[in-house]
Amino acid sequence: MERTLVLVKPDGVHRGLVGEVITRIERKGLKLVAARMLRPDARLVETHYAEHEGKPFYRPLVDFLTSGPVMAMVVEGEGAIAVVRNVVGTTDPATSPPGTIRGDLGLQISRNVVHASDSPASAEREIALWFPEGGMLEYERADEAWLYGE
Ligand code: 3AN
Repeated sequence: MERTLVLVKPDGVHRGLVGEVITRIERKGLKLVAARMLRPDARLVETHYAEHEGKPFYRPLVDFLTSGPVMAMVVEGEGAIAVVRNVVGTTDPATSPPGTIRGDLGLQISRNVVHASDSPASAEREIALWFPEGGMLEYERADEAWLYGE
């Protein structure tokens, strides 16, 4: 089953939106298989956002992610990477569609509440980065037969 990395960024944690984000992911039918809350150091965030190095928003983005607590989670389910990206919405909350996390809960591109992996390669790299010791749990949701059919 596919896995993806979801981060609730410091704005989401400070605004008390961790539960809201998890609820939306759970209600969609996806399964939380790992979680840790941490204040990441610069090296972790710089590696995470390495593809954006050199862009004008890179340093402010790293400073922001290291400014406070982050809730890091691994989410599992059929098509989890694309499904979570749809639940999260597009990068800029100002134009992200209503019904999405960013569309419903944010205003600015630099404070967009959550991160979600954008491809299988990113998901693999990001999960290894944020969960270096692994520790993903295996269990069945009570509603799996209803979510996936036979
Ligand atoms: P996404 O998180 O939707 O995959 P990316 O990978 O393009 O978006 O950007 C990573 C993060 O960088 C975004 N979540 C956002 O916090 C920040 N970001 C992207 N573009 C801008 C921008 N033009 N100004 C400020 N911050 C930005």
